[in-house]
Amino acid sequence: MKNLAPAIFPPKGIGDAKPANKAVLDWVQDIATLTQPENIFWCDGSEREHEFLIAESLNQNVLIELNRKKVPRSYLHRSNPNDVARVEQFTFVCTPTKQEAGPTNNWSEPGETYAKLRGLLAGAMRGRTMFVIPYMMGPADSPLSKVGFEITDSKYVVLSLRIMTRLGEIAVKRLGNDPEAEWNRGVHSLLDINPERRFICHFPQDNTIISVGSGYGGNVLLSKKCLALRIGSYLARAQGWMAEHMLILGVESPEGRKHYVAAAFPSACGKTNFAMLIPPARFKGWKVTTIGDDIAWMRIRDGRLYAVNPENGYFGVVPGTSHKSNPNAMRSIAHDTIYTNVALTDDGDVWWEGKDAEPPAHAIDWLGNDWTPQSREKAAHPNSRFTTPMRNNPALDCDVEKGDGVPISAIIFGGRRSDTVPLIYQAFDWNHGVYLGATMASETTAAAAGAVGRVRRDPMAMLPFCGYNIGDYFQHWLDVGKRLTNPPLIFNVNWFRKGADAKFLWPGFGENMRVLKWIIDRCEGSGGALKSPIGWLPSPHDLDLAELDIDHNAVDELLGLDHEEWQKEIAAHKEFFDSLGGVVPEELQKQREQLAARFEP
Ligand code: OXD
Ligand code: MN
Repeated sequence: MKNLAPAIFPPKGIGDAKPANKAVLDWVQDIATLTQPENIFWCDGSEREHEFLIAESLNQNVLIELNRKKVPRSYLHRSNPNDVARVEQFTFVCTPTKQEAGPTNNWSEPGETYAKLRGLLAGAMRGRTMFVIPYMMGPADSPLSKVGFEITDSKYVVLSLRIMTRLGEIAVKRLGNDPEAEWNRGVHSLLDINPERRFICHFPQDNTIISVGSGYGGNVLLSKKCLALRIGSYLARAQGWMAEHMLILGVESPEGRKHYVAAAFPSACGKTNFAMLIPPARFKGWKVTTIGDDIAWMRIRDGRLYAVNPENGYFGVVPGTSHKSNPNAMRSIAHDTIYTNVALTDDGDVWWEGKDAEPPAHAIDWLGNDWTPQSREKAAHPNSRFTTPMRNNPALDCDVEKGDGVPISAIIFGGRRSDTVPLIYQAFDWNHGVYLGATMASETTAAAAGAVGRVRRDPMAMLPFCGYNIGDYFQHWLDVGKRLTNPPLIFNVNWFRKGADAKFLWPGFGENMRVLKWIIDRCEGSGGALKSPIGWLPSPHDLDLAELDIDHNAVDELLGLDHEEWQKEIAAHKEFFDSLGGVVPEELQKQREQLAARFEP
């Protein structure tokens, strides 16, 4: 099997960065005794180590080198075809009681689960190298930053984590020698990449993650969904901060006034595109900069929310990325990037559906088969990914390493909805905003295994990522609101509304700046709005639509409320809350009743 590479034996000075913390050493010893690797490779993230691992990965066909002139220092990885997305059905939150995991998580009893996983891991690294990776999430000097160690038998994981996290010495130093210090224990083994032995298990009380049987990023880069969101959200509630599935961007006006905005959209709904938005010509002098494209850790300071991006790179969806949709992403992935499951052209470049220019006359598809434009299959998998350092992003915000974080003026929720939900509206206040987040829904995408295009409720875009009871999570949001004297305003957007002809009504991408501008106007107290039953809605005149080729009727439709659709929507909110079995806080039930009452004549 192509991913299951044999052990590697590095020369002296590589793979020997053993940390001193006794708790780490004891844990590594325990896992090594269990998995019986051929050798242990202690990672430090250095350039020499990187070169060595790249050379070994090329030798063992874990990576294919791309054309050095076209995409310097970049590689293609093909995953096992049975292993191309997050697997929510095999993802577990293992709290002592089922009630703590709540109605939206798969729960399994911690003792039994440890025993099952230890059984699967017994001897699993025989003949392979066990890598020990120290990493840090968050800027070097941030009070929010966390240390994790990931043990893995996959070089792809090591190379990807070097992009996605702050890896090596910085983490070891931050942890120090205190055996009682807080750090996350992550164990990953590919096993034999068999969906029947694929489990992604979280033990929030032990700050521990064990992931087996997969090589797909979202399941195995334990820093990301597992630590920064599932374990992170659990720690955040216990410690009084927030871990959210949100991009963070900066918007600066031509006069130099700057705001930061955080936005929660479900997986593969355009967070990376929005975080890297380039304003259209109409907005000359406006600048949008990126703090993060997927995860925000936020804490309260002086009555405001301040956010950091815990990550150091982007793990983004490739198909659809083009100079038209996201020029900053295209520049980011033009070098030093690992691609997974895209097509390989005959001249060693990468290709995917939705890339600029004509498709190549011939390519090798993500499965390794010949492909031509006449082929029925897609050349790149719909959930093919890039892994690229955030430093590559030309729009990276200058405060991305600021340990205190950036102050958040607005929070935006948004899903992929063909109907019902207007382009943009604003919550009346924080608690109403929490209701908007809690009832968010979106049509499913290829980021998770399963049917695509089905509307599902995805509260705060955290359905697959909240590491504890969703009712307690809603309450945590309400409690945070009580501590904020200067809370962010909360908005809901929907870039995906369709007209009767089933075509998108809104052009999206850079033109989303027009919506962002209204949000900023509202934050500054200058934007106009009409009070509607669902919140503050802009009239067409409140949005700057100059120089935009859009029909008046389309704008009316985008901003319109169809009462019948909203009756169904409110009924769906109730159905969703009911399905959670009594955990929804009273305040949110009240919000729903008030919403329903506002629709009454
Ligand atoms: C992601 C996801 O990969 O949300 O970011 O699935
Ligand atoms: Mn995500």
